[in-house]
Amino acid sequence: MEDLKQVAAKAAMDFIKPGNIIGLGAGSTIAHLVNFLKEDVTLARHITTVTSSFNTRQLLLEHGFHTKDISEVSRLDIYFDGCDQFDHQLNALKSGGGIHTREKLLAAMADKFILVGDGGKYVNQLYTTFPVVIEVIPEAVLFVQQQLKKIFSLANPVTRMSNKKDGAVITENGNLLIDIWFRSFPPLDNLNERLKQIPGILETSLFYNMAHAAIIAGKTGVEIIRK
Ligand code: ABF
Repeated sequence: MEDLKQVAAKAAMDFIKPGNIIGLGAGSTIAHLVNFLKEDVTLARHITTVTSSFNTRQLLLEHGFHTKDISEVSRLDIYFDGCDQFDHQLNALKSGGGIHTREKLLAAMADKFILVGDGGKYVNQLYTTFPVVIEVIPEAVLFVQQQLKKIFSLANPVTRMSNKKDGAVITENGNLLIDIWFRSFPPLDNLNERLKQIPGILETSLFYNMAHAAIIAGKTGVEIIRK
């Protein structure tokens, strides 16, 4: 899959023009894109980058890219990001990283939000091998779990624990993450709204109807899907 991620990342290069403000997400596909960008020295010198990810930011700084903090921008030309899974309508789950609040902010700022990934992530419809993750303020965790069980009777909400230390994962915003394991997904079209009506929930990892395009690398080549 790593090779396919690299192929998809290379194809993403065609979308980037000098003068662009480019948002970059997290993960291995985006790391490949940064590596391709740094090889195109002229282009790299003439773009501004913004990222939702600590690791991507380290990579960008290491290679001398002009980088802005998210708080300094309100619009991007393009936001590229990977995901765990996306469907034929380009709805995506971005649950693994636990940084979906910042990722969604950048996706919303972008004139074009482009998913980049290998064909293994492209599915007919999203399925529940991944949870929907919510970022929750620490004070609200018990309340939110109780509400989730009440509203979605078949959902199993689990606070994400760290495997590196004895405790829960704390987000860069100082909050906690709850992985909501659904037996089957409730209708996706209003799932974000239903979740965000519960006080204490900041953002969800379901990117519903947000992506404008996807670059998918499969065994037979690269496919660009536009909405
Ligand atoms: C999700 O998958 C996101 O948080 C992250 O943006 C993406 C990374 O996928 P990959 O490493 O496969 O490119 O967890």
